[in-house]
Amino acid sequence: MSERKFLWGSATASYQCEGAWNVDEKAESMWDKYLHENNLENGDVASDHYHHYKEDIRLMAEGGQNAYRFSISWPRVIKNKEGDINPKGIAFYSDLIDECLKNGIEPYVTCYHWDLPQYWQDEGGWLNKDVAYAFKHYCEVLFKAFNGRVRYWSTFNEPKWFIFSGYMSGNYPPCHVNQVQEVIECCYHVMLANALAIQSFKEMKIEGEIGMVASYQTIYADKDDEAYQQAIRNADNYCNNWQVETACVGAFPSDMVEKLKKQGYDLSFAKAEDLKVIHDHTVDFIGLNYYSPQYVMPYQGGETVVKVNNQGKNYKGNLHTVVKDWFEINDELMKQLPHNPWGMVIYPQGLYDAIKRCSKYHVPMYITENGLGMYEDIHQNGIHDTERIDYIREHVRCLLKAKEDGYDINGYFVWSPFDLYSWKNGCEKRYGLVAVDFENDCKRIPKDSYYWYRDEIKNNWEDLKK
Ligand code: BGP
Repeated sequence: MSERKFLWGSATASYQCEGAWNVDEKAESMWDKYLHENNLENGDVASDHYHHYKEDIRLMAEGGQNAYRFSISWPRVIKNKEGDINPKGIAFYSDLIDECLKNGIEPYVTCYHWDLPQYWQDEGGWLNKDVAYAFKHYCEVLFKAFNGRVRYWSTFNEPKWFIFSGYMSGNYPPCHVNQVQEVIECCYHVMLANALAIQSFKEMKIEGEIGMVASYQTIYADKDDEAYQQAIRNADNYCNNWQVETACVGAFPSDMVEKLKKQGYDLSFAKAEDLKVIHDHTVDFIGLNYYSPQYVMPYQGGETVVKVNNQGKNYKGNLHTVVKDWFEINDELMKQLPHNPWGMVIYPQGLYDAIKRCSKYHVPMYITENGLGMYEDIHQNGIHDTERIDYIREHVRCLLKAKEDGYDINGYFVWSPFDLYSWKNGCEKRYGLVAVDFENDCKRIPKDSYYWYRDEIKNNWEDLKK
């Protein structure tokens, strides 16, 4: 097991917090275009982190945190398809990284958290293999610019969600619905891009380590017969394994590939030379974003339906998933479990089980996101977000138990250090330890959870050093 510094931090994504969407020669992202064109709540200003980052990092440091997970905006750094660099974009992230280091905070950098440049979306986005090579070039620019100052790099954040939401449920750009063949091709290109970036990282002899961050939905069922076992396996392949296993082991799960072939999907785009790149360039660590488990059951019939909670402001959560011939979500069971107002089930033990199940890959693990979205009135005297404190406390307890039991878990990041824009749900779905008063110059106001997290870190710190 690795001997490494335990990271206590919090996480954001460029589009969700930076604002400054058209400042300093930033190019348009697919999210800028999509939300503007459809007149939906957008991240034009968001938390205005672009102008508040010094204050935000100071608050993290004063809040006892020693790591900040953030993403770099590709369209801020690379101007066009030709790959020309925007020096102002590089300068912004360079300053941000220096500010972290000055405050004793490890920058934990994600290269891609969903804001694809629109100039690449115009060329087909992740359906186009050229985008994988463009991603490699973009990562090389970052590696070169920040080598020696950033020790922790992740290629992607949650391939599952940006692909499945873009090509299955259709609630994220480019909004295609139930296009399974497209989903498969995007997954392949993204995992190839992941491996290509890792290859460059190693060839360039960049200091530090490189991993990938996956969403992890711990899969359970309330029965154990053969049909249920198969449904669990199918759901695990669908939700988790194609990201985590492929990144760690270097091959897509073989039973999943067989099943897709049997179902008649065209996999002829998969080339031996790409599969070799994927095989030869696996991650140094894996990040797991854990929010919620999934209770599943065998497929009962009917067409594929995927409904998720991010359907825009005022959507109150009407989740439903049937994947034809694979599995179904057990809605009845899910409804009985504690959940947030968006229908997301709360189950801390799922975090422990996520760590336990992923330990089979023998790479260091981090919980790179975990947190609670709430509607909150921030205009009161003191923001008493007790539910968030309870949520984080219980999840941290499970994480510490996993550490105690010998699993190679090395850090925990709350989503998020301050309130930000939630994809499609807008800014009213708050996750922050610190409130952002979006109507009042994005003023920062620490919530009770901010102080609680500071104390929690302090209390656990000594124990972890043992
Ligand atoms: C993860 C994403 C984040 C963030 C978080 C909360 O899936 O990596 O970007 O959005 O979930 O989700 P939401 O904003 O949908 O409530």
